Amino acid sequence: MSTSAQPVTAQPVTARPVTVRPVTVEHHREPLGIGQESPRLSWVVDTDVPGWVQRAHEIEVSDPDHPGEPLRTGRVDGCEQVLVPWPAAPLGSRERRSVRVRVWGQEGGPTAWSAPTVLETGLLDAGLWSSRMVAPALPPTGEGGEPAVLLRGEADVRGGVVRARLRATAHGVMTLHLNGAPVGEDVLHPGWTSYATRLRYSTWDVTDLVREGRNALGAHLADGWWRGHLGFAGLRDVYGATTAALVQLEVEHADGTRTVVGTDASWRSTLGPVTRADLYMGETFDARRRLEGWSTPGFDDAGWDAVTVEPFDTSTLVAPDGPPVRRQGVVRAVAITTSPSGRTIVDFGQNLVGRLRLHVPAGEPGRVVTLRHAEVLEHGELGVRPLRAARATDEVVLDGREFTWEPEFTLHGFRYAEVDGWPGGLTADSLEAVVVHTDLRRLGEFECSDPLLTRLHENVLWSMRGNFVDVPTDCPQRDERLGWTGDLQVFAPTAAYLYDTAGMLTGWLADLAADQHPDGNVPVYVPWADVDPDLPPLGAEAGWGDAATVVPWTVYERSGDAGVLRRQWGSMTAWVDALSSRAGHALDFASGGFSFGDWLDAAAPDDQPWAARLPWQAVATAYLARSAQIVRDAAGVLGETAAQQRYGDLADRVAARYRTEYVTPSGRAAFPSQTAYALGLAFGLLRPDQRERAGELLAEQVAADGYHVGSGFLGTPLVCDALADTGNGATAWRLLLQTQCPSWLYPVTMGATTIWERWNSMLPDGSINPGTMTSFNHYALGAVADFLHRRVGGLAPAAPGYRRLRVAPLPHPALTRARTAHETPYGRAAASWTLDGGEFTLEVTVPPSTEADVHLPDGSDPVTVAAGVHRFTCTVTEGVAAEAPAAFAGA
Ligand code: RAM
Repeated sequence: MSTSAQPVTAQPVTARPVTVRPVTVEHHREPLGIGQESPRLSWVVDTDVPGWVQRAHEIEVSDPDHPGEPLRTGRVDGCEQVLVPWPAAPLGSRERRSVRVRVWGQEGGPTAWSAPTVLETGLLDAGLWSSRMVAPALPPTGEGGEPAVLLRGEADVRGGVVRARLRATAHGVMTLHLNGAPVGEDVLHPGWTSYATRLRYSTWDVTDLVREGRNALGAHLADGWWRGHLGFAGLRDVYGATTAALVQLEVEHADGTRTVVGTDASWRSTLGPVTRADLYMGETFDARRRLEGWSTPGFDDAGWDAVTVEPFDTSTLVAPDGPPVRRQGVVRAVAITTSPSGRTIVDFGQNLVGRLRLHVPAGEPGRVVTLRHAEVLEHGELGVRPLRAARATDEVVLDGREFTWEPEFTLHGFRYAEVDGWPGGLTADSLEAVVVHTDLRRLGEFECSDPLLTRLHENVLWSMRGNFVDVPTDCPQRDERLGWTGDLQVFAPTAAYLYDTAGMLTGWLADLAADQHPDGNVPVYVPWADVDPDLPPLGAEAGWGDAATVVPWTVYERSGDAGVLRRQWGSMTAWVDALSSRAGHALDFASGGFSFGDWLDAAAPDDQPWAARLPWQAVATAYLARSAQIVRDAAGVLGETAAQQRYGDLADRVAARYRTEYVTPSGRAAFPSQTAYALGLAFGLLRPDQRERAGELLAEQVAADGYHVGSGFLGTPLVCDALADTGNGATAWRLLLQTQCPSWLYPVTMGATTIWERWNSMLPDGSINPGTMTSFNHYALGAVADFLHRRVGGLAPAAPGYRRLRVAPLPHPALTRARTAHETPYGRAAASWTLDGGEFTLEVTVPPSTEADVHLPDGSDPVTVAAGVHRFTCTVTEGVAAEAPAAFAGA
């Protein structure tokens, strides 16, 4: 075994100037209509100078509308460049600022100023909403869903328009029009939040659409989450029995005055061409009912109904924290076949979330084209049983003309679509699948020489896409699609690596806190809605409610945002207090009751997903310790010293209780199972002298399980780390590369293109699991991708926001190479390695202003390197992967 003494660091051929990317504002992609009066600023420095570190910065804030002396901070010494406090006076509503920055490195003068970023606040004062929430006169309930309605109003706008903003929200989901043109590209606006206390509004720049004189505003409004089917008990009208819209157009004039118009009692509504629209059930578009020009000025709406002005509290309105849901691209059909029963089935080759876009030829008026959707085929036909009550059926009624159509207010989870009634021959050019999800910025990549492992990662990516649709959901296809907290709790680190989730999850965490019970209990899904009167009241649910601590901590760890800990502080502590109160005086959950536990353990009977190998009380004790540790550490970050002491003591007492109840003195688990060992090891609940033995016993347990997965939602993400951290990496690899069920790769061998809810959602004979809860797009079991990123690729945060990196790849002879990259808050980091016989080569890219601790797999001492590209080599002998050093303990 040998290692190169020092890495070889690449030297730039020609020194390019150091430049600063445009400043970003909080976690916004587009800082228009933001809700922060003192938004924090971040920037990334681009340079290939090895070892470059920011030594100082200067921020300039100016008012783009009143050029004058800008505010300049002057040179501020320090390396801060992530979420730097707003340096100017707090902003009021509708204020605009232009911001730029320049920085200093170790030597020389400042860089050039970054290109300016213009930010603009929304309505920070609820009293500035003068428009009213208006409800349409709803037509009678249709079968399987409600019709969408058109609302319109007109207003005069004086000349001298400088800029115009449209702000809107709805009880329901909507698209907006101004003077005949669509406004923005948002899908399912305003999304789903804890509506009673937090209704999101958005702001669009409509300067180019507004005109002097008469203007027409239009809203196309459907039920969405507010009034449509929601949950698994067939309920609708969960939030309200009527939809409504709030639209406000604000026009600024050159003379400094402002025209504000919008929804009021003068608006009118009617049933439009969308005669049925429901998230689960699908949508019907009757082309014959199209109303050309309905959102242009002067349209004759005399036959339309008057709207009703609804009482509405504008103080519940909030600006977005993250990006909206938008179309993300299209997937083309890969095959069109005829099923055994004679139906036309289109295969898109990828299980995805979105809807079909049709290029409909001229067919006879009144002809109905019907589209049914499914994730899998069973016996050659659409496998719709897993969708339960979600009909997932769209219909288009033709009007004799040729047109392109896509539903507006529904989403389906599907790989296959059955098309019935198509006029003429259906070809791959007749339709495409439009992928829809929250418009998150992509951050992470992973790829390796094993095609199955690479496909597994691709499947995780697709399951994330399909379930990050405004709310992080468990599944996107059946009558459920809820923001199950446990699913996100385990998946959040993976999500944060793949996409920039900080903004979206900041909003979701505000919903979590808003829906938290006064006693601190966290609902099992967020936003909470009472979708099933028969659901037994659940107590503090370990592993689910822990999203209250784990998710903010993950956002902090991955994005460097300590503000989220401050905002969630009350929620985090209240949750730990609630769980410890359920645990009781002895901290052992002795009063019993029900808990999800290690949900969907591979050994649990199909109809008893809670019946895991490890009793739920053990899982709950471990999670209580973990959450208390997180609150202790968060208290340290926030300077809450008394709380740091209190929750630290609690964490220690709970860990001691776990050892007493569930671990023998030598480290053996009382209920031997992969999850029992993994929880003890990964959450740091064992004494140092027990760890090594527990690691060995975990490896034995995995071997006894035939190198199959033997855990559920909560244990699964921890097992490989627990093995790798105790020198049993070779066992982690055997588990990871297993292809027999249950394993991560079994679904891949079955042709899966997303992560399944159950290890055996599809049985080896191609039939669908008989359980009533069988999704083919559930990210929870895909949480292992975080291990692929941190330990296979080898890139992990060693300090919040990746200010310090830990590079510790765990190679295996079955792979000749692996590569991972992540756009950190400081710039791009990457690790890629090759293994050729025993020759291991690693290339590491370290972003400016950061450092990396590199642990080579030969067990040599770690090497710390600064910004730049570094190459390492060493020799590894077969099986040496098993001896790799301990992983980042805080991940
Ligand atoms: C089901 C889903 C979901 C899980 C809950 C407990 O509805 O499997 O993912 O979180 O149960």
